[in-house]
Amino acid sequence: APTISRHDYRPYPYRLPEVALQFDLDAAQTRVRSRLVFERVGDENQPLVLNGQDLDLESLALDGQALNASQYQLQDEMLTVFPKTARFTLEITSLCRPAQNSSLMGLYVSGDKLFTQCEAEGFRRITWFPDRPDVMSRYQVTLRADKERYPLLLSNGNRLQAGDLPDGRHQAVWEDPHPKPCYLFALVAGDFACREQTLRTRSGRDALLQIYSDRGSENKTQWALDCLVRSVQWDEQRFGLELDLDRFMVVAARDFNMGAMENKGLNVFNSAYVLADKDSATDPAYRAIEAVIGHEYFHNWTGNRVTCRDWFQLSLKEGLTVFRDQEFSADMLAQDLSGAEAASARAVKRIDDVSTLRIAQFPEDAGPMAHPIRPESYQEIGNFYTATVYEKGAEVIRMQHTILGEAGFRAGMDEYFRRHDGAAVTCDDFVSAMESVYVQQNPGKNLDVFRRWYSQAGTPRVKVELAYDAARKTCAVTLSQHCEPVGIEKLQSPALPKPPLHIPFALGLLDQQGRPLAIEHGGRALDTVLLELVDERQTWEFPNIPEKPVPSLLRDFSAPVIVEFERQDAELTLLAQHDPDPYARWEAVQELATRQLLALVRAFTDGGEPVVHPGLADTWRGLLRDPGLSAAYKTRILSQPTEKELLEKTSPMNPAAVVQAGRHLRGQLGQALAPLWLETYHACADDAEQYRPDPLSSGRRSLRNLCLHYLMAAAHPEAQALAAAQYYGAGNMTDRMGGLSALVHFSAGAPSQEALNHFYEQWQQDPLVIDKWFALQAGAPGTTVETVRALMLHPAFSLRNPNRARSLIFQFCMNNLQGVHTPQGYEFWAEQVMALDELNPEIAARLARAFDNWARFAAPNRDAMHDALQRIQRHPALSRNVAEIISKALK
Ligand code: HT7
Ligand code: ZN
Repeated sequence: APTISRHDYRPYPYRLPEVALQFDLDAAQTRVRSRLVFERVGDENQPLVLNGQDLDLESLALDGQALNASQYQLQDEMLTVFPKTARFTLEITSLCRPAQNSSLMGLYVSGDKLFTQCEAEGFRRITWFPDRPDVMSRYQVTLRADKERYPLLLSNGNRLQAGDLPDGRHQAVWEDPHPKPCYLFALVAGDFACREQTLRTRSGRDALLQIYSDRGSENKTQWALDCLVRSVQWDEQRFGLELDLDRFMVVAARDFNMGAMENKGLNVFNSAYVLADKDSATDPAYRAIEAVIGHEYFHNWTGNRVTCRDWFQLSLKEGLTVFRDQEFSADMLAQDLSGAEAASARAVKRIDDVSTLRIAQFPEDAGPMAHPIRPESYQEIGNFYTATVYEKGAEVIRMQHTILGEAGFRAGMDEYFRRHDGAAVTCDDFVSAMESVYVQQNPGKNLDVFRRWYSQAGTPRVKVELAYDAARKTCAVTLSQHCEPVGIEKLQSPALPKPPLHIPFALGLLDQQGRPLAIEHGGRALDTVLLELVDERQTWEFPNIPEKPVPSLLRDFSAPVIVEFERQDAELTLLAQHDPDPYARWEAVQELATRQLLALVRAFTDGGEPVVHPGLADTWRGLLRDPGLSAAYKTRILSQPTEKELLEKTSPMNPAAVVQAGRHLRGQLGQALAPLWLETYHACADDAEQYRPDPLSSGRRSLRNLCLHYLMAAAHPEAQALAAAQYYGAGNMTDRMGGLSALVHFSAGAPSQEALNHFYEQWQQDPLVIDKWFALQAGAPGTTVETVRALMLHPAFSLRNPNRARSLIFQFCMNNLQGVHTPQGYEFWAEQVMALDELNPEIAARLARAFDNWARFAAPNRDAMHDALQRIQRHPALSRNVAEIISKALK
């Protein structure tokens, strides 16, 4: 497949201000008539190139004159015509086949309904069109369909007209007043239930908010609607951004490749991010709905009003919108709180986001798919909806927020919209808007060094050196940065130099008793200073430091870097007890646990004695008892680093020892703190019938479930009965899953199987709950390839439904380290990648990334993974998506 490079961008030679589309919808064959009015931008005689995929061209007319095959070119999924005038109208009739479209891109069937997914390049599966984000048009869309089968016909914008047609058909005409690129086009047809609410926006307009779902699911859409209301209000308050539509619709789809899609005024959602009630959704699912509803809503400004010039700029909208949804979620957690309580509530969200970054993005940034947040090239853009573009992209936005401060960032956002509203722009345009504020704050400086975050891949390492001068009472802090070559950079010889980045590094100092020390910096005395590292190495000296301090580093995770600082466990223990920055405190505890786990990994690898340091249990006991910490925060700080995080830190990677170490430590901590786990378990019990997904009670439920896991891991004599009682007596899905997961993870045999059977009997009608049932089994300790193959034969399993494939196949291949890291596991994975690729290349390519890190394993595993990768590569009909992933993994 050809490689597309960022530098090859050329503006489209035509404008397309008006688009009229008419759909004769039918699952087997849909006819699309388009009327496109083009205006030439530059020189004469420029060919007009349109994209199209899996379409039949029925007719083509230029200014009313039918064109015959000699008057246009049709090859390589491109239709080229040769207009002679500066303004002309093209009329195209084409056919597509939704029922045969298992890729879920373009127009497709889900159940008995029709949906579209156009980002990134799905519109070309609907009709011939300039399928690129910098061509923005006003759309009028006529939808026609059988009225009984498709009683509801939705598209972007406002419904102008609706009425019956002959032969039991009907039509609806929609008009979107906002110019948009085709990737934001959507249509939905089918029979839906609707929950709606009118909301007055801050300028006094009434907007209709609607959530559409399958009939029978309407009792599960109240939370999503509430989240949408809060999103609209939050964007007004925090960013001054108002809803610009009379009608904002969210539609739940059972079959969906990603989380959701921000089509203008007609968001299409994976039903997992819409449907929730206490009996079927867990607390994290409620929070995920809030985040995704917020994310898609916030795209209305960051993505839709201002969009991307080309797909290399994807992080322009995704990084910024993830940052916005993270802030929204944090603000929702901290609602009604103030001071340290609010900070700790926000820190829970920050910890979750940093964990996601470390688990998903850091390995990506060190592996064969490493790329800057603004990639330089791709073969298939679908492969670049990555943790780097999204999560690291959000960190890059967050650093600008940190550097400019809340008010400065807001001023930069205002300037961004002032400059670019209604346009398709670049990441650089965003930084320039922020820079206009930065230069006011810092005369003579600019963001040139900061811009390198957009072009440089890899996770930088920041080394910290601290020199205390007791005589002068000064403390000198030296930061130096370094970023290893990654991905294709490693193949370049000599290695290209990687210049330094602009790294905001938040630092605090504690005395030897753990009390905060005031740091004099920039004429002020501060608890936390923000050091702006822009050179390879810089030193700051702080006066009036009375004793050798204990540094609290990278507070609030102020930059996406790895910190290197040598210190004893005793210092980490002090920070674990006293650091007033809740993020850095959590980090100290993680570091202590990681050190312990790595020692256990070494012991299990070399046959040594697996010793658990008693100091760790003491630290955890203190934290568990600390009345000043919220339950949600305790759950985070007392959770061990995940197996995947730990695996990344072993060399060569040793999954078996990592799993053993995790289990051993869990058991030891379970035993050492057993009475306290039990006491806390009971203290966290709520009236289950009074369920609300609020931060306080969900924090208690999460801590209670954590206690249960430790008690089970310790084989505490009461644990099994507690788990069973919690499972069978649960009044909400969070408690129920907590009980079931404890049984499935820790008590093999009858109790676990009985509970699983009971669960299936109870919930078989609810696909999202059955996804949890599959996922739990796929991730369970005893699960092998044989178990998964047997589950694939279950009547409820289907590879065609992405949520189901993710719940079983992905969960096993990507998260069950013990089960998958066997020759049979790798073979199974290869088989599933190839099977999925025939159905849905986007999903197959995500699974294909499971063993990106194969070269870092020891010999037998590494060779077996390599064989499996080669087997996929030899497959004769690989999609462009999977081919790109596999070829990069094997380079
Ligand atoms: N902007 C949306 C991207 C998306 C997507 C991309 C490729 C294939 C399917 C897809 N569905 C949605 C999601 C978002 O970031 O909001
Ligand atoms: Zn997004």
